This record gives sequence, C-alpha cells and structure tokens, in this order.
Amino acid sequence: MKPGSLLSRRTILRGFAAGGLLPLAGCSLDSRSPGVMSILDKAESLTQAVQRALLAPRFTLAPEYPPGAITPYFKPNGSIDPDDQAYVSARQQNFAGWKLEVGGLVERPMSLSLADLRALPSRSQITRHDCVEGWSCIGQWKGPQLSTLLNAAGLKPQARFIAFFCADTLEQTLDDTGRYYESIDLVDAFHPQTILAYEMNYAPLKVENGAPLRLRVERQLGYKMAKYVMRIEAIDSFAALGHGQGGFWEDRGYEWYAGI
Ligand SMILES: Nc1nc2c(c(=O)[nH]1)N[C@H]1C(S)=C(S)[C@@H](COP(=O)(O)O)O[C@H]1N2
Ligand SMILES: [Mo]
Repeated sequence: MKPGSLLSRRTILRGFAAGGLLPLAGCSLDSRSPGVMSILDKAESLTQAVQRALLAPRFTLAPEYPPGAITPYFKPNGSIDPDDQAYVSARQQNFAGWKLEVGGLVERPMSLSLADLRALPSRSQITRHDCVEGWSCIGQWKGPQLSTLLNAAGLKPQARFIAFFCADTLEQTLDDTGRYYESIDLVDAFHPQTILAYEMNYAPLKVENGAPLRLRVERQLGYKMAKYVMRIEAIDSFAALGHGQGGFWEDRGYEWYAGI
C-alpha cells in the first residue's frame, strides 16, 4: 500500500468521533435533496463511499487478550540498552528530567514530563506483538492515546504523518541515519489502540522494552512500535528523514505499511 491515506484528517476525526468506526451507510445518495446535486457532487460522494469501504478494515481493533494470556517472558529486540549520550544521562536520573517533545506541523508545540503523561487519561490493552522475524509475544501496555496528544497540540492542515524520533542509534553511521525513527499515517495515529506506553505488564516500562516511553500501534508489525521515543513531529512528508523511506527498517528494505 502506498504511504499516505486517501482520507483527510477531518474525515478521520469525524469517523472516530462517531464512535470508532466509520458508518458505511452514511453515503447514501438517495438521502440528498433532489435538484441541487451536481454531477460533481455525485462523483465526490461515490469517491468517498469507495474510500470508506476500502479503508474500513484499518479502523477495526486488534484482538485484546485476558491477563492470563500474557507471555511470561516478552522478548526484547533491536536496541535493548542504548548508549547514546542523551539517553544515558536521562536514564541516570531515572528519567526525572526527561521530556517528550511534540512539534512539527502543530499549532501548539508541547513538552511533557513523565508525570505530565501519567496525568493524562490512559488506555490499557493486552495485545499480541508480532515481529517480522517470526516470533510473537502477548503483553499489557498502558499510556495515553496518541490522539489525546495530537488533539492537544492541534495538527495543522498540512500534517499527513506522525514521525517518532528515538534515542537509540541502532547502526553506526557518519550522518546520524542509524538513529531509530518511525512514521505512521493519520489513520493509525488516531486509531484508539495507538498509545504511548509508559507501562508494560503492570510495571514501569523497562529499558530493554523502550523506557521511558514507546509507541504501540497494534495493527502493525513490531518494527513500527518505536521504543525510546524522545520527539514526535507532525510532518507532511518523510522524504527528508533518514534515507527517505519513513523509518529505520524501511530505509533498509522493510515495508513502510506493515499492517497485520
Ligand atoms: N527505538 C527502537 N525501537 C524499536 C526497535 C529498536 O531497535 N529501536 N526495534 C523494533 C523491533 S524490530 C521490534 S520487534 C520491537 C521490539 O520491542 P521489544 O524490545 O519490547 O520486544 O521494537 C521495535 N522498536
Ligand atoms: Mo521486530
């Protein structure tokens, strides 16, 4: 699938505001008053109906499990102990001075401490993590929905993707392109199960799993779930990031859209 959805931000927000799922029946042409509908109007309604039908599966929830299904040992993968300077010093203070930056194409850039994040309404979910390498683990995750932060910051109309910049360098390069980053579109960003988790298995997130904060985007493969998130940016294109493919692993050949 091509990066960037056909849906506008307003359509997405409206869809979720209506209760999480887009009403497929909302596009009936018959309900429009006769006489005033131009050919153009008709074409527009049809296009929207087709878009909604095609994209509806992306709004469904990933399966959630009971606590008894939690995998006893959740395998950490990729970076498990970043030695980047900013991360090491933040960790030494137990992340007391750490702040999540929210910026880019937003009306109100924000800077949030862990205490700020914990004070926000949160979602807890027990989900299965599928790594592209072929293993899966079930874990519990808790944190604010990404939509809460994005709504507070206010996306500018040009925003099409959300990028996550991480603390860890997974590959040593001369130009910083070995730093982990990820990006998702606004459909995933506003999905109700897309959260920024500070808790895993009912305990503070451990360093090996991305402390102090990691993304959970449950309809996608593991490499989309950025650990050690330091900065979030609303962007209109990811062409200028890294090698231009939208994420660390995408720059090394993986699919940008890793839906499951
Ligand atoms: N910052 C960062 N995020 C990352 C990675 C990484 O190396 N660095 N690895 C990814 C991959 S491939 C997977 S499967 C999961 C692993 O998460 P876990 O360590 O909690 O199991 O994190 C993803 N997010
Ligand atoms: Mo992975």
